[in-house]
Amino acid sequence: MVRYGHFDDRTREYVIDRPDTPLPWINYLGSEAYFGLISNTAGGYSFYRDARLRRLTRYRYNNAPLDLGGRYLYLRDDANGDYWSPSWQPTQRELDDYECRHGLSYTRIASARGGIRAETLYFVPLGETLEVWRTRVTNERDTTAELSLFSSVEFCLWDAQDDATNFQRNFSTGQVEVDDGVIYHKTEYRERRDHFAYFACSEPLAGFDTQREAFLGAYRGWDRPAAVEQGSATDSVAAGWSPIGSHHVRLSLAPGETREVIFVLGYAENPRDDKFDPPHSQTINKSRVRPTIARWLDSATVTEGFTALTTHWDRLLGGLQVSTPDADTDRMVNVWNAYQCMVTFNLSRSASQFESGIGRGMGFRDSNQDLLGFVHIIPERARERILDIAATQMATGGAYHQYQPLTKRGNNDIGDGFNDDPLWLILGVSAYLKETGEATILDEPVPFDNAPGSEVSLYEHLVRSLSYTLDRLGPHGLPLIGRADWNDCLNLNCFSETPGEPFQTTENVTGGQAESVFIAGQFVLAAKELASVAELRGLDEKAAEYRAAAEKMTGTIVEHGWDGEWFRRAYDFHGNPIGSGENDEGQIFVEPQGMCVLAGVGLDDGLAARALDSVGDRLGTPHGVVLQQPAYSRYHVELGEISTYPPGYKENAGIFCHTNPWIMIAETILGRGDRAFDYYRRINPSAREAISDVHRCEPYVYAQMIAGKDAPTHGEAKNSWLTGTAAWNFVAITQWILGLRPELDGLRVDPVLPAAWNGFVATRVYRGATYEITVRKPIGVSGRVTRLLVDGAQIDGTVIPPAPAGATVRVEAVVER
Ligand code: BGC
Ligand code: IFM
Repeated sequence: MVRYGHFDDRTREYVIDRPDTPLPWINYLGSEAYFGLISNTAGGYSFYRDARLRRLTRYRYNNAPLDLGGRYLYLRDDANGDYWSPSWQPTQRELDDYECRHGLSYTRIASARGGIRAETLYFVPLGETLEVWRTRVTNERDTTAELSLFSSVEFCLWDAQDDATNFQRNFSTGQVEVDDGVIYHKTEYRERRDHFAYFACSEPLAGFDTQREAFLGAYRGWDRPAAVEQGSATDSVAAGWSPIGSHHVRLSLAPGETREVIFVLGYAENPRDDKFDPPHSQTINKSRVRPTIARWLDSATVTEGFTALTTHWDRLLGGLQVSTPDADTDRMVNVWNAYQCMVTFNLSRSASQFESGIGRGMGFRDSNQDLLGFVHIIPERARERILDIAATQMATGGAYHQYQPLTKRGNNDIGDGFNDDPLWLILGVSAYLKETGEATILDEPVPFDNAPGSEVSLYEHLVRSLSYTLDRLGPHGLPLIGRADWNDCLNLNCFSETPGEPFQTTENVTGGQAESVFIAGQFVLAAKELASVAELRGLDEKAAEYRAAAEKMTGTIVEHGWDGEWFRRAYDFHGNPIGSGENDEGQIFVEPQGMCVLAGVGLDDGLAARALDSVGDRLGTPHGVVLQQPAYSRYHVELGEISTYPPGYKENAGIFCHTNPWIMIAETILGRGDRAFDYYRRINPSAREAISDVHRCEPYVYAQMIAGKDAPTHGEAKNSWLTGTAAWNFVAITQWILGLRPELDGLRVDPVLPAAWNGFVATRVYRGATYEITVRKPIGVSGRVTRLLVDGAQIDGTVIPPAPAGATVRVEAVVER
């Protein structure tokens, strides 16, 4: 049992008690426009809106030592020259004690060395485009301490990609200005002339540095800056090379005395009319930011700003709180899983320890699924997100696989042809409708491919999503897979005339005959959802048509998608089954088992139960359910990227955590609560905390992948934070295991619990009303709810019709023997 910290459930913090975690364990600052990543040793970086184009500070990915670049402070004992980093990095000098508390949008790092204690709180105040570092230094000695405190950030020249590559230009463009103790980073100001950064300090300065080499000294690293070693800054003003920001403050602390020093790092834009006024000026508009800087350098403002942030999170999370017999469930549902869903809303897949912030846009598929995890927290933002996504859809119903967050335009580089993409829009919109009941969204005019004049209703977009699949059926009547479906790496339209030759990419999009059983299942689910939405609009004939299409596809799945003991995965370019007993490797895949059962395929004829039993037998491991078995042991051109991964990693039989909740949900549909909850716990990060040395990623958030049983590192997690795993696990536990499920006509209460539980209580805000829910159940029983009392009166069924906004509704759900 190896832990590197513990959960503080009362304060909603994860407390890390040693700095040398297996990997940087990070947190996120900011939730509106200004964001930062921060590790447990203060590593990370900040950006304004776009992690690539407006990067404020530098970070060095995949470096040795790990996690270099951050919000670093140095303390120096001026009596003897001893210096250290209160966040351990980058000096790595030993600390007498250390603690990092990652909280909701803030991080606090505290430590002591030689009787000097320092505690720094990092956060981004609501409504601002800046971050605050509030440091408190305490002298715990019985003699006066003469100290130097140095701050440091390394500025990025805005475009993170260019910054890391275009040295012939960038070594000559760096510009700073130091005025009244504030360091202004204004590189490219003359070219773009519209944005700059500032770094300010609340105390009078003994000096400053803005040129990296002057601060560090030639050939020296951040672990031993010459200025810190010597105890004095050099007052360097960067011209070209590598602009940094560092303040030097001297502190004379009496025994027991604490001093507070506040640093503010911020982003500012000049308004448009400043642009050419005066023409080609090198002046930045400092007068615009001076009042903001002054306010946030004030201790009272910081205290208020931090309280406002805490209140904000109380409100966001207050909409769903549960108390169950399982502490790991409670802390994930009440705090960390919901928080991670909000982070995926803010960051999509852009910036983490595994996403460099320069690569990816917003995924059409990803964003629709992320919605499932935050629609109840911020329904208005979900609405906006849906309309943004839908506006990138094409008139064919097809979808750009990604769009750019700044322009909200479809990303041409990647294009379309992932044939599952359009169907996720139906599932995302339907989740919004079920949560909010706000059907006017369906009538919103939304363009195709953002082209003015092409607007149709959002509802029509959904209709096109469905017909996109029906217009693209393959030889077995199953949906064509295109470039890939949910599994990006299963590229079945790859083929080679000559074995061993690289695959032909033109066939990936057009003419490829490969078919997907996964999309078939997803289609059945989406067609049923669209039918219900059509009924809501009084379009009963259309609804019947969609239900008939779902039924027909169900028949096709049973006829061509069933392998005997489980659902097949696909048919390849040549019409060979994939995910079948006929294959040597890759005989069974998890995705169609989950998706088909979710869609209701095989519920009446026993196929669903057999498929799920096969999953348990063949894909289950103590660390979660692997994606497929047996792992591919060599590269197959006709399968594509999946077979490029070594066995046990990523899509080649890794535990791809995103898919596990589909199996949990499927098990609840069969009423098998023990199995559902067992799968839930296998990948619940909090439940894995005790094996942090094996798991290695943060124990407070889900990772995309845990190495599968074929990997030498079985159980090791990778790609934490930005993954659809967050949303789907949240849905599985809250809506299906705990059974608090929004539907079009109300809130369903239909828990499918483990036998060992005696029930649980929950508070759920739904369409403005608060539901105080108590579920009671005898221990040892695993049945469904038999009696549902709403404000004391028994109702038929398990759907509670929406109460008026503002009402408090008491719900008692009873499972009897
Ligand atoms: C990439 C794969 C990656 C997958 C999952 C795809 O877009 O091409 O390399 O494994 O996403 O992140
Ligand atoms: O479904 C994808 C997702 O869109 C990106 N990450 C990997 C998943 C599986 O390939």
